[in-house]
Amino acid sequence: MEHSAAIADRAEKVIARCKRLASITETPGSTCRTFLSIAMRECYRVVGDWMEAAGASVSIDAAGNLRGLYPAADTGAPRLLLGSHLDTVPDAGAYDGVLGVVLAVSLVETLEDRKLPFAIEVIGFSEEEGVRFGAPFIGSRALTGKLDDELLNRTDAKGVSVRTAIENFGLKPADISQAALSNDSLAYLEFHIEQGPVLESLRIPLGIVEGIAGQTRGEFTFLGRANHAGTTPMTLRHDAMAAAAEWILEVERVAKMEKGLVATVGRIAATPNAANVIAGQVQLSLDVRHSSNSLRIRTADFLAVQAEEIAHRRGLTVQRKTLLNQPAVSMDPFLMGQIEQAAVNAGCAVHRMVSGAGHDAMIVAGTIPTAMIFLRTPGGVSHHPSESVSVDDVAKAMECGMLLLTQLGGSAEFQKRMVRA
Ligand code: HGY
Ligand code: MN
Ligand code: MN
Repeated sequence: MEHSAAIADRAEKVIARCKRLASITETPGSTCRTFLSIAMRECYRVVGDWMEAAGASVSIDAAGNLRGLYPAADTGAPRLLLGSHLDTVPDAGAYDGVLGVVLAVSLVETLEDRKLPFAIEVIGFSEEEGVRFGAPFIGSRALTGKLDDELLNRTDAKGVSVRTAIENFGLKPADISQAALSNDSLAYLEFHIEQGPVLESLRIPLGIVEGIAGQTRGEFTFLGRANHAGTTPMTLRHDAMAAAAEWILEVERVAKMEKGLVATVGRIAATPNAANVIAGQVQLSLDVRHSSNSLRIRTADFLAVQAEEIAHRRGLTVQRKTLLNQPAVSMDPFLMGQIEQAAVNAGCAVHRMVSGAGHDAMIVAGTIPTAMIFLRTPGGVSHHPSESVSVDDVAKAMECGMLLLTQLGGSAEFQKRMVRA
Protein backbone atom coordinates (compact mmCIF):
# COMPACT_ATOMS: atom_id res chain seq x y z
CA MET A 1 0.00 0.00 0.00
CA GLU A 2 1.52 3.28 -1.14
CA HIS A 3 1.18 6.36 1.08
CA SER A 4 2.83 9.71 0.87
CA ALA A 5 6.05 9.70 2.85
CA ALA A 6 4.61 12.44 5.03
CA ILE A 7 1.57 10.34 5.97
CA ALA A 8 3.79 7.33 6.66
CA ASP A 9 5.94 9.50 8.96
CA ARG A 10 2.89 10.77 10.78
CA ALA A 11 1.64 7.20 11.19
CA GLU A 12 4.97 6.19 12.73
CA LYS A 13 4.68 9.19 15.05
CA VAL A 14 1.11 8.21 16.08
CA ILE A 15 2.32 4.75 17.07
CA ALA A 16 5.33 6.16 18.91
CA ARG A 17 3.06 8.52 20.85
CA CYS A 18 0.70 5.67 21.80
CA LYS A 19 3.69 3.71 23.12
CA ARG A 20 4.86 6.79 25.01
CA LEU A 21 1.46 7.12 26.70
CA ALA A 22 1.45 3.40 27.51
CA SER A 23 4.47 4.07 29.74
CA ILE A 24 2.41 6.53 31.81
CA THR A 25 0.85 4.13 34.27
CA GLU A 26 -0.25 3.51 37.86
CA THR A 27 1.40 0.09 37.79
CA PRO A 28 5.09 0.20 36.80
CA GLY A 29 5.87 -2.65 34.41
CA SER A 30 2.37 -2.74 32.92
CA THR A 31 -0.09 -0.20 31.55
CA CYS A 32 -3.03 0.86 33.71
CA ARG A 33 -4.65 4.31 33.90
CA THR A 34 -7.92 4.76 35.77
CA PHE A 35 -10.29 7.67 36.32
CA LEU A 36 -8.49 10.89 37.40
CA SER A 37 -5.46 9.09 38.78
CA ILE A 38 -2.02 10.72 39.03
CA ALA A 39 -1.07 8.83 35.86
CA MET A 40 -4.04 10.37 34.08
CA ARG A 41 -2.87 13.85 35.07
CA GLU A 42 0.51 13.17 33.46
CA CYS A 43 -1.22 11.69 30.40
CA TYR A 44 -3.32 14.86 30.06
CA ARG A 45 -0.21 17.02 30.32
CA VAL A 46 1.51 15.16 27.48
CA VAL A 47 -1.53 14.94 25.20
CA GLY A 48 -2.51 18.53 26.04
CA ASP A 49 0.93 19.72 24.90
CA TRP A 50 0.44 17.91 21.58
CA MET A 51 -3.00 19.47 21.19
CA GLU A 52 -1.65 22.94 21.96
CA ALA A 53 1.25 22.55 19.53
CA ALA A 54 -1.31 21.63 16.87
CA GLY A 55 -3.09 24.94 17.40
CA ALA A 56 -5.90 23.84 19.71
CA SER A 57 -6.97 25.54 22.95
CA VAL A 58 -6.89 22.95 25.71
CA SER A 59 -9.09 22.46 28.78
CA ILE A 60 -10.16 19.76 31.22
CA ASP A 61 -13.88 19.70 31.98
CA ALA A 62 -15.45 18.93 35.38
CA ALA A 63 -15.79 15.23 34.50
CA GLY A 64 -12.07 15.09 33.72
CA ASN A 65 -12.37 14.94 29.93
CA LEU A 66 -9.40 16.48 28.13
CA ARG A 67 -10.67 18.80 25.37
CA GLY A 68 -8.75 20.51 22.59
CA LEU A 69 -10.63 22.95 20.36
CA TYR A 70 -9.07 23.68 16.94
CA PRO A 71 -10.77 26.78 15.47
CA ALA A 72 -12.67 26.95 12.18
CA ALA A 73 -11.98 29.39 9.34
CA ASP A 74 -14.80 31.57 10.69
CA THR A 75 -15.38 32.25 14.36
CA GLY A 76 -18.75 31.02 15.56
CA ALA A 77 -18.73 28.06 13.12
CA PRO A 78 -20.04 24.76 14.56
CA ARG A 79 -17.69 21.94 15.53
CA LEU A 80 -16.95 18.35 14.59
CA LEU A 81 -15.90 16.14 17.51
CA LEU A 82 -13.12 13.56 17.19
CA GLY A 83 -11.79 11.48 20.05
CA SER A 84 -11.84 8.39 22.24
CA HIS A 85 -10.82 7.49 25.79
CA LEU A 86 -7.47 7.86 27.60
CA ASP A 87 -8.13 5.47 30.47
CA THR A 88 -7.21 1.79 30.17
CA VAL A 89 -7.94 -1.62 31.63
CA PRO A 90 -5.29 -3.15 33.92
CA ASP A 91 -2.31 -4.69 32.05
CA ALA A 92 -3.57 -2.97 28.90
CA GLY A 93 -2.18 -2.62 25.43
CA ALA A 94 -1.09 0.73 23.99
CA TYR A 95 -3.90 1.42 21.53
CA ASP A 96 -7.38 0.80 22.96
CA GLY A 97 -8.87 4.30 23.20
CA VAL A 98 -5.55 6.13 23.09
CA LEU A 99 -5.10 5.57 19.34
CA GLY A 100 -8.33 7.43 18.63
CA VAL A 101 -7.18 10.49 20.58
CA VAL A 102 -3.62 10.51 19.22
CA LEU A 103 -4.78 9.95 15.64
CA ALA A 104 -7.28 12.82 15.98
CA VAL A 105 -4.52 15.15 17.22
CA SER A 106 -2.37 14.02 14.29
CA LEU A 107 -5.17 14.84 11.82
CA VAL A 108 -5.33 18.36 13.28
CA GLU A 109 -1.53 18.63 13.00
CA THR A 110 -1.75 17.50 9.38
CA LEU A 111 -4.03 20.46 8.62
CA GLU A 112 -0.90 22.57 9.30
CA ASP A 113 -2.99 25.58 10.32
CA ARG A 114 -5.37 25.13 7.38
CA LYS A 115 -8.82 26.05 8.64
CA LEU A 116 -12.01 24.16 7.76
CA PRO A 117 -15.60 25.42 7.60
CA PHE A 118 -16.07 23.77 11.02
CA ALA A 119 -13.99 23.70 14.20
CA ILE A 120 -12.57 20.40 15.43
CA GLU A 121 -12.88 19.46 19.10
CA VAL A 122 -10.63 16.57 20.08
CA ILE A 123 -11.86 14.82 23.23
CA GLY A 124 -9.85 12.47 25.44
CA PHE A 125 -12.56 10.86 27.59
CA SER A 126 -11.68 10.45 31.25
CA GLU A 127 -13.11 7.02 31.90
CA GLU A 128 -14.65 4.56 29.43
CA GLU A 129 -13.58 1.19 30.80
CA GLY A 130 -15.34 1.24 34.16
CA VAL A 131 -12.31 -0.14 36.01
CA ARG A 132 -12.15 2.13 39.07
CA PHE A 133 -15.88 2.38 39.90
CA GLY A 134 -17.35 -0.63 38.11
CA ALA A 135 -19.57 1.55 35.92
CA PRO A 136 -18.14 2.71 32.55
CA PHE A 137 -18.52 5.84 30.40
CA ILE A 138 -18.22 8.48 33.17
CA GLY A 139 -16.69 11.04 30.76
CA SER A 140 -19.07 10.56 27.85
CA ARG A 141 -22.06 10.41 30.20
CA ALA A 142 -21.06 13.85 31.49
CA LEU A 143 -20.85 15.09 27.89
CA THR A 144 -24.43 13.93 27.25
CA GLY A 145 -25.89 15.09 30.56
CA LYS A 146 -26.25 11.56 31.97
CA LEU A 147 -23.69 11.69 34.81
CA ASP A 148 -26.25 11.36 37.60
CA ASP A 149 -25.94 11.31 41.40
CA GLU A 150 -26.20 7.52 41.44
CA LEU A 151 -22.96 7.33 39.49
CA LEU A 152 -21.35 10.32 41.24
CA ASN A 153 -21.91 8.58 44.58
CA ARG A 154 -20.44 5.21 43.49
CA THR A 155 -17.28 4.42 45.43
CA ASP A 156 -14.06 2.66 44.45
CA ALA A 157 -12.29 -0.12 46.38
CA LYS A 158 -10.95 2.49 48.85
CA GLY A 159 -14.38 4.02 49.45
CA VAL A 160 -13.61 7.14 47.39
CA SER A 161 -16.67 8.36 45.43
CA VAL A 162 -16.62 9.63 41.85
CA ARG A 163 -17.55 13.03 43.25
CA THR A 164 -14.60 13.03 45.66
CA ALA A 165 -12.24 11.79 42.94
CA ILE A 166 -13.28 14.80 40.85
CA GLU A 167 -12.61 17.15 43.79
CA ASN A 168 -9.28 15.44 44.58
CA PHE A 169 -8.23 16.10 40.97
CA GLY A 170 -8.92 19.82 41.55
CA LEU A 171 -12.18 19.92 39.58
CA LYS A 172 -15.67 20.94 40.72
CA PRO A 173 -18.54 18.43 40.54
CA ALA A 174 -20.88 21.44 40.62
CA ASP A 175 -19.53 22.40 37.17
CA ILE A 176 -20.36 19.04 35.56
CA SER A 177 -23.27 20.52 33.61
CA GLN A 178 -20.70 22.73 31.83
CA ALA A 179 -19.08 19.55 30.42
CA ALA A 180 -22.15 18.98 28.27
CA LEU A 181 -21.74 18.99 24.50
CA SER A 182 -21.94 22.50 23.14
CA ASN A 183 -25.07 22.84 21.06
CA ASP A 184 -23.03 23.60 17.93
CA SER A 185 -21.68 20.04 17.91
CA LEU A 186 -22.31 18.62 14.45
CA ALA A 187 -21.17 15.01 14.83
CA TYR A 188 -18.76 12.71 16.66
CA LEU A 189 -16.23 10.46 14.89
CA GLU A 190 -14.18 7.88 16.76
CA PHE A 191 -11.20 6.00 15.36
CA HIS A 192 -10.61 2.82 17.38
CA ILE A 193 -8.89 -0.53 17.02
CA GLU A 194 -11.40 -3.30 16.26
CA GLN A 195 -10.20 -5.35 19.22
CA GLY A 196 -11.31 -8.51 17.44
CA PRO A 197 -10.38 -10.87 14.55
CA VAL A 198 -12.81 -9.84 11.79
CA LEU A 199 -10.82 -7.30 9.73
CA GLU A 200 -7.69 -9.43 9.92
CA SER A 201 -9.60 -12.49 8.74
CA LEU A 202 -10.91 -10.45 5.78
CA ARG A 203 -7.46 -8.93 5.17
CA ILE A 204 -9.02 -5.44 5.27
CA PRO A 205 -7.34 -2.51 7.10
CA LEU A 206 -10.38 -0.42 8.03
CA GLY A 207 -13.92 -1.15 9.18
CA ILE A 208 -17.04 1.00 9.28
CA VAL A 209 -19.03 0.40 12.44
CA GLU A 210 -22.76 0.04 11.71
CA GLY A 211 -23.78 -0.56 15.30
CA ILE A 212 -22.42 -1.25 18.77
CA ALA A 213 -23.69 -4.22 20.77
CA GLY A 214 -25.58 -3.37 23.94
CA GLN A 215 -24.08 -4.33 27.26
CA THR A 216 -25.33 -5.22 30.70
CA ARG A 217 -22.85 -5.02 33.55
CA GLY A 218 -23.69 -6.28 37.01
CA GLU A 219 -22.34 -7.42 40.35
CA PHE A 220 -23.44 -10.68 42.04
CA THR A 221 -22.57 -11.44 45.67
CA PHE A 222 -23.00 -15.00 47.00
CA LEU A 223 -23.41 -14.97 50.79
CA GLY A 224 -22.67 -18.26 52.58
CA ARG A 225 -20.96 -19.09 55.81
CA ALA A 226 -17.22 -18.88 56.42
CA ASN A 227 -15.88 -21.81 58.42
CA HIS A 228 -12.80 -23.92 59.09
CA ALA A 229 -11.58 -25.74 55.95
CA GLY A 230 -10.26 -28.65 58.00
CA THR A 231 -13.04 -29.40 60.40
CA THR A 232 -16.23 -28.62 58.43
CA PRO A 233 -17.67 -31.73 56.70
CA MET A 234 -18.57 -31.25 53.03
CA THR A 235 -22.26 -31.92 53.79
CA LEU A 236 -22.42 -29.07 56.31
CA ARG A 237 -20.92 -26.32 54.17
CA HIS A 238 -22.45 -23.14 52.72
CA ASP A 239 -19.49 -22.47 50.49
CA ALA A 240 -19.76 -19.18 48.56
CA MET A 241 -16.78 -20.08 46.34
CA ALA A 242 -18.32 -23.39 45.22
CA ALA A 243 -21.64 -21.65 44.51
CA ALA A 244 -19.85 -18.96 42.51
CA ALA A 245 -17.91 -21.58 40.56
CA GLU A 246 -21.10 -23.42 39.63
CA TRP A 247 -22.68 -20.15 38.51
CA ILE A 248 -19.66 -19.10 36.42
CA LEU A 249 -19.94 -22.37 34.46
CA GLU A 250 -23.67 -21.67 34.02
CA VAL A 251 -22.84 -18.20 32.61
CA GLU A 252 -20.54 -19.85 30.06
CA ARG A 253 -23.07 -22.61 29.20
CA VAL A 254 -25.90 -20.12 28.59
CA ALA A 255 -23.77 -17.75 26.48
CA LYS A 256 -22.73 -20.62 24.19
CA MET A 257 -26.36 -21.26 23.33
CA GLU A 258 -26.92 -18.12 21.21
CA LYS A 259 -24.99 -16.85 18.14
CA GLY A 260 -23.30 -13.56 18.86
CA LEU A 261 -24.06 -13.67 22.60
CA VAL A 262 -21.13 -13.20 24.97
CA ALA A 263 -21.20 -13.30 28.77
CA THR A 264 -18.17 -12.96 31.00
CA VAL A 265 -17.28 -13.14 34.67
CA GLY A 266 -14.01 -11.20 34.69
CA ARG A 267 -13.65 -10.24 38.31
CA ILE A 268 -13.97 -12.31 41.52
CA ALA A 269 -13.35 -11.34 45.12
CA ALA A 270 -13.62 -13.84 47.97
CA THR A 271 -13.92 -13.05 51.66
CA PRO A 272 -11.96 -13.79 53.79
CA ASN A 273 -9.84 -15.07 50.86
CA ALA A 274 -7.72 -17.48 52.90
CA ALA A 275 -6.66 -20.96 51.80
CA ASN A 276 -7.82 -22.66 55.02
CA VAL A 277 -11.18 -20.87 55.31
CA ILE A 278 -14.39 -21.75 53.46
CA ALA A 279 -15.37 -18.53 51.63
CA GLY A 280 -18.27 -16.82 53.38
CA GLN A 281 -18.77 -14.29 50.60
CA VAL A 282 -17.83 -14.11 46.90
CA GLN A 283 -18.48 -11.04 44.74
CA LEU A 284 -18.45 -11.50 40.96
CA SER A 285 -18.79 -9.21 37.95
CA LEU A 286 -21.09 -10.06 35.03
CA ASP A 287 -20.77 -8.60 31.52
CA VAL A 288 -23.41 -9.64 28.94
CA ARG A 289 -23.43 -8.33 25.38
CA HIS A 290 -25.48 -8.77 22.23
CA SER A 291 -26.79 -6.64 19.36
CA SER A 292 -30.36 -7.58 20.38
CA ASN A 293 -31.41 -5.71 23.52
CA SER A 294 -34.21 -8.14 24.31
CA LEU A 295 -31.92 -11.18 24.11
CA ARG A 296 -29.26 -9.46 26.22
CA ILE A 297 -31.76 -8.45 28.92
CA ARG A 298 -33.42 -11.90 28.91
CA THR A 299 -30.01 -13.52 29.32
CA ALA A 300 -29.00 -11.29 32.25
CA ASP A 301 -32.35 -11.93 33.95
CA PHE A 302 -32.07 -15.70 33.39
CA LEU A 303 -28.57 -15.75 34.87
CA ALA A 304 -29.93 -13.91 37.91
CA VAL A 305 -32.59 -16.62 38.32
CA GLN A 306 -29.88 -19.27 38.01
CA ALA A 307 -27.81 -17.54 40.70
CA GLU A 308 -30.83 -17.57 43.02
CA GLU A 309 -31.45 -21.29 42.30
CA ILE A 310 -27.82 -22.24 42.96
CA ALA A 311 -27.72 -20.17 46.14
CA HIS A 312 -30.98 -21.59 47.45
CA ARG A 313 -29.99 -25.19 46.75
CA ARG A 314 -26.71 -24.68 48.60
CA GLY A 315 -28.22 -22.85 51.58
CA LEU A 316 -26.84 -19.46 50.59
CA THR A 317 -28.34 -16.14 49.49
CA VAL A 318 -27.29 -13.97 46.56
CA GLN A 319 -27.47 -10.23 45.92
CA ARG A 320 -27.55 -8.66 42.43
CA LYS A 321 -26.66 -5.07 41.47
CA THR A 322 -27.06 -3.81 37.88
CA LEU A 323 -24.30 -1.33 37.08
CA LEU A 324 -25.12 -0.68 33.45
CA ASN A 325 -27.94 -1.45 31.07
CA GLN A 326 -26.68 0.14 27.86
CA PRO A 327 -28.82 -0.50 24.76
CA ALA A 328 -27.26 -1.33 21.41
CA VAL A 329 -26.90 1.74 19.18
CA SER A 330 -26.74 2.35 15.42
CA MET A 331 -24.26 4.68 13.76
CA ASP A 332 -25.26 7.61 11.54
CA PRO A 333 -25.94 6.45 7.94
CA PHE A 334 -24.77 9.74 6.37
CA LEU A 335 -21.45 9.64 8.22
CA MET A 336 -21.00 5.94 7.37
CA GLY A 337 -21.49 6.81 3.70
CA GLN A 338 -18.94 9.62 3.95
CA ILE A 339 -16.42 7.31 5.62
CA GLU A 340 -16.95 4.69 2.91
CA GLN A 341 -16.42 7.29 0.17
CA ALA A 342 -13.26 8.61 1.85
CA ALA A 343 -11.90 5.10 2.30
CA VAL A 344 -12.55 4.21 -1.33
CA ASN A 345 -10.89 7.49 -2.43
CA ALA A 346 -7.95 6.46 -0.24
CA GLY A 347 -7.80 3.23 -2.22
CA CYS A 348 -8.92 1.18 0.71
CA ALA A 349 -11.40 -1.68 0.89
CA VAL A 350 -13.74 -1.37 3.86
CA HIS A 351 -16.06 -3.70 5.73
CA ARG A 352 -19.22 -2.71 7.56
CA MET A 353 -19.56 -4.47 10.89
CA VAL A 354 -21.06 -4.48 14.40
CA SER A 355 -18.80 -3.72 17.34
CA GLY A 356 -18.87 -6.25 20.18
CA ALA A 357 -16.75 -3.87 22.24
CA GLY A 358 -18.39 -0.91 23.92
CA HIS A 359 -17.24 2.62 23.10
CA ASP A 360 -17.89 6.21 24.13
CA ALA A 361 -19.52 6.49 20.70
CA MET A 362 -22.46 4.45 22.01
CA ILE A 363 -23.13 7.13 24.63
CA VAL A 364 -22.58 10.13 22.36
CA ALA A 365 -24.75 8.55 19.61
CA GLY A 366 -27.79 9.25 21.78
CA THR A 367 -27.20 12.99 21.40
CA ILE A 368 -25.47 13.78 18.08
CA PRO A 369 -24.85 11.84 14.82
CA THR A 370 -21.97 9.48 15.48
CA ALA A 371 -19.76 7.07 13.53
CA MET A 372 -16.69 4.93 14.16
CA ILE A 373 -13.79 3.81 12.00
CA PHE A 374 -12.08 0.58 13.04
CA LEU A 375 -8.45 -0.23 12.43
CA ARG A 376 -7.45 -3.90 11.99
CA THR A 377 -6.19 -5.58 15.18
CA PRO A 378 -3.36 -8.05 14.45
CA GLY A 379 -4.16 -11.39 16.10
CA GLY A 380 -7.49 -9.94 17.21
CA VAL A 381 -5.87 -9.40 20.60
CA SER A 382 -6.90 -6.50 22.86
CA HIS A 383 -7.10 -5.64 26.56
CA HIS A 384 -3.65 -7.24 26.65
CA PRO A 385 -0.05 -5.90 26.41
CA SER A 386 0.42 -7.60 23.02
CA GLU A 387 -2.36 -5.44 21.46
CA SER A 388 -0.95 -3.85 18.30
CA VAL A 389 -1.71 -1.93 15.10
CA SER A 390 0.30 -1.67 11.87
CA VAL A 391 1.91 1.56 10.60
CA ASP A 392 0.32 0.88 7.22
CA ASP A 393 -3.17 0.69 8.70
CA VAL A 394 -2.63 3.84 10.73
CA ALA A 395 -1.43 5.58 7.54
CA LYS A 396 -4.55 4.36 5.72
CA ALA A 397 -6.74 5.65 8.56
CA MET A 398 -4.94 9.00 8.43
CA GLU A 399 -5.48 9.26 4.67
CA CYS A 400 -9.12 8.32 5.06
CA GLY A 401 -9.47 10.84 7.92
CA MET A 402 -7.94 13.70 5.93
CA LEU A 403 -10.16 12.96 2.94
CA LEU A 404 -13.16 12.73 5.24
CA LEU A 405 -12.50 16.16 6.77
CA THR A 406 -12.24 17.70 3.30
CA GLN A 407 -15.32 15.81 2.10
CA LEU A 408 -17.43 16.94 5.06
CA GLY A 409 -16.28 20.51 4.53
CA GLY A 410 -17.61 20.36 0.98
CA SER A 411 -20.73 18.28 1.61
CA ALA A 412 -24.10 19.94 1.00
CA GLU A 413 -25.71 17.71 3.64
CA PHE A 414 -23.06 18.65 6.19
CA GLN A 415 -23.46 22.31 5.22
CA LYS A 416 -27.18 21.96 5.98
CA ARG A 417 -26.35 20.42 9.35
CA MET A 418 -23.91 23.28 9.96
CA VAL A 419 -26.59 25.87 9.28
CA ARG A 420 -28.97 24.10 11.65
CA ALA A 421 -26.33 23.81 14.41
O1 HGY B 1 -15.31 -3.29 27.45
C1 HGY B 1 -15.35 -2.79 26.34
O2 HGY B 1 -16.09 -3.22 25.50
C2 HGY B 1 -14.48 -1.63 25.98
O3 HGY B 1 -13.20 -2.06 25.68
N1 HGY B 1 -14.49 -0.69 27.03
MN1 MN C 1 -11.38 -1.27 26.28
MN1 MN D 1 -11.90 1.31 23.95
